[in-house]
Amino acid sequence: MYKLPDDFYFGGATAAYQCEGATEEDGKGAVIWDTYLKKQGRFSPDPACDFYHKYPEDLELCRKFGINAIRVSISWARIFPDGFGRVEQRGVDYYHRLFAKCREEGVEPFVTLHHFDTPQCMQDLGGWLSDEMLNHFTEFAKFCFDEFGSEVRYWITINEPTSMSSQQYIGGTFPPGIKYDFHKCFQAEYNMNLVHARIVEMFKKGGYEGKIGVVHALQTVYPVSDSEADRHAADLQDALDNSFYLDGTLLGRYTPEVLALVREIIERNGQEMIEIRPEDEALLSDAARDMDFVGMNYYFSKFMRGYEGKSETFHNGTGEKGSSVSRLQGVGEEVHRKDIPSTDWDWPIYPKGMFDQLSRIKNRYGWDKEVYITENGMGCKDKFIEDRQTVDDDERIDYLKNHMEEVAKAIEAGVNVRGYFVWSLQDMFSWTNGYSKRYGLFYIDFETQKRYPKKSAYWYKKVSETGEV
Ligand code: BGP
Repeated sequence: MYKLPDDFYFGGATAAYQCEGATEEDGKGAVIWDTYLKKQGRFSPDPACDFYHKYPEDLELCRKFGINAIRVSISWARIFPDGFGRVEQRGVDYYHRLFAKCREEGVEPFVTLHHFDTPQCMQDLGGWLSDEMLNHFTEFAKFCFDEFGSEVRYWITINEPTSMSSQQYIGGTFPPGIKYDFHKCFQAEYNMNLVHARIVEMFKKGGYEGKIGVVHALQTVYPVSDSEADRHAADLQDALDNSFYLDGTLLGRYTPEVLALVREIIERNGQEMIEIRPEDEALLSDAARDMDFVGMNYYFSKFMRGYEGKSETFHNGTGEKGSSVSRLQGVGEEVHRKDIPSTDWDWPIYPKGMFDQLSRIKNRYGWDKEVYITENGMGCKDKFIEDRQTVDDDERIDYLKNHMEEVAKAIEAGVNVRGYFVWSLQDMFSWTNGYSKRYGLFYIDFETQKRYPKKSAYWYKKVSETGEV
């Protein structure tokens, strides 16, 4: 049994586009997913779990179940339907109401400025590859600090830059759906690191109160054997998933080792290395110094084998276990290790990876400032039990417990972890998997929009009340 600190945040995480619904309500502008999902025709983002209208009920549930923090994101397109300029007051009012309700229920909001939902008009400019979009995103951030600064104490600039750009430009499973363009992927990450730094500095120089950080998807990468080829594949995958991004945000400079790996990946794909501008370094390093916390999303680890062939990927977006494939030219092949359990979506369940990554943040990057686990959870095909009106999600409880234990061990080892957010607070949709991949502590009947606490919600309540895991 482990004991978490008394002032620990036991949170639940959400993201605007996955839970709000109401995508065409109150003057909201279109985002990249509106068009993409419509074209795909698999599922609709409306009404999701109707958080736009149901947030009071969800926040009351938080209080009842000992959830004292919530991750929410502000939808850029709800406030600036054209990406910039004209402000949609109804969108602004909604977030004021949301934050007021958070306070009323004693739930601390951790607020993300970008959680995958780029306005379509900004993507039309080039998305994260466009300087113009970077400028408009900075303006949007400033607007939020000015408008909501007295209501929000924890700000997150961008959710998971790396997973976003790799799914946009390598896997092709996020709009604009481009495959194997490593140049664009790293360029988008470089730009996101830069705009993140710009916003951190604006926040600090503007004298706003509160704390600011960034959220990384950190998947710990291990070689499947000790061979040189496998170890090198793990290093390359780590540069793609973690180290380029960690260098840019936590260290505040790109190390020659990591840049060499990035160059190798890009050039082995016959593409042009991105431009690393020396004049950006001062800004990155100031922001790394000034940033208050880092958020880590952790779901799985990767096990790599050397691979010399062409890129081949298959995304398991249906829960058909064993169907996913990821072999990347110039990087390596992800191996499904038989001795490691995995979810129906082929995500290896490896709690120790959480501890290893937390230790790395501290030891390799010297990060002693606050750390939050901003997402961790298990996607399951939950079965609703009619007569008891709940879900017996023991598998999820095991998953959460095993990972929270690793968090407690990391705290014992000196990592400054201050809170943990279950992904997700309630069921919502998953970007590339739809509504059958459920993560919530609260089951949603998407037809009636009724909420039902799962067994995991009762378990989490006890953890929050006792601090024991
Ligand atoms: C993270 C995202 C979340 C969420 C989660 C689960 O990468 O920040 O928005 O979706 O992963 O992923 P998925 O929905 O693909 O199962």
